[in-house]
Amino acid sequence: MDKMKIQGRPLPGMPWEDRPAGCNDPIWRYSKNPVIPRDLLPDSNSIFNSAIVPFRDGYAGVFRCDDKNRRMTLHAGFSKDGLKWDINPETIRFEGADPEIGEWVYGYDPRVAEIEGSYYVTWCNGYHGPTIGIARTEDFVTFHQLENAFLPYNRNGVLFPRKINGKFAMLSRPSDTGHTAFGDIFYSESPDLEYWGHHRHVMAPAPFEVSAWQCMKIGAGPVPVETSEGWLLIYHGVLHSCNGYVYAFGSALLDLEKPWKAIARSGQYLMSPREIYELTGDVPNVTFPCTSLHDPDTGRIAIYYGCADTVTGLAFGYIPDIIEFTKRTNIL
Ligand code: BMA
Repeated sequence: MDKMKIQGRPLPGMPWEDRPAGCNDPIWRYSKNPVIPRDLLPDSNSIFNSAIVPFRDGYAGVFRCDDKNRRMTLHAGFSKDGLKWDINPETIRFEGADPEIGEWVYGYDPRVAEIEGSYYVTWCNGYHGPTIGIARTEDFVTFHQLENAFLPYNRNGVLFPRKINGKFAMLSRPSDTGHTAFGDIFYSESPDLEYWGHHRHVMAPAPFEVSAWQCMKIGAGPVPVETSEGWLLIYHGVLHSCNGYVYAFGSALLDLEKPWKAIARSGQYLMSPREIYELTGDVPNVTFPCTSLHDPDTGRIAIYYGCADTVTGLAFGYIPDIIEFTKRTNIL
């Protein structure tokens, strides 16, 4: 078989630890998790569900920081190594939006995609309920806000890292105003990042009897990774247990040119809450991935995920192993 091709720029200096001896899981946790503590900022209650990209000679990110008023805010940050972060204590002030949508209500669960040399932030933006906000930045200092992508209610808006068939492309998850008890992943296209259409269904929650960790709702996680096998999508899934919601995550392969067609989908989770910082916190039993870094040459991938809505964790793996796992445990 030909060697799998993985798109992206070489990233030899990405944060990395080898698979621990005796570990047979497709991904493994950073030995010093959590990588970002809840109190990195003087006023932060928690820092989690955040987005990171390679930037200049290091990394930049947009962080979900809930403050001690328990307001959900977004902050920019920089790091040399992806492990030690300098997060701006001031919230991001988005510029240039129509005041009707530019007035800040709340923002959470950001993702950042680099497309054609610019960085695009998508987040869950308050506008008569949650919807998908979009902003562009070149430097993580000035952020230009665009129109919201969709009508409320919607969450987990994740852009693809390139145009598909000449259009910007986004996954999202129509929701409700609260702790939504349902949710499928959809695909939408736009010529200009303002007008979205060509909506297509991608995946529904799995039947309980087949894969219970993803039986209540699902949502896209990090920006998908392009490989010769298809788009590798890491996504979260929710189980409604007798003790509340449990957030785990798994993987799927989507068709390269028709990403609404899933090729394979993991029946097993890649990760489910197990460590103490995932099991306890402001919201127990949550592992919620929003970003990944990868090095195409080695196939290494580093996944950042929110832990118990309190701190940020990091996990490592190899893209070819995750793809093999996705096919081996496929439920489609
Ligand atoms: C979801 C989102 C996430 C959060 C999760 C668990 O609905 O609000 O930000 O991590 O619930 O509380």
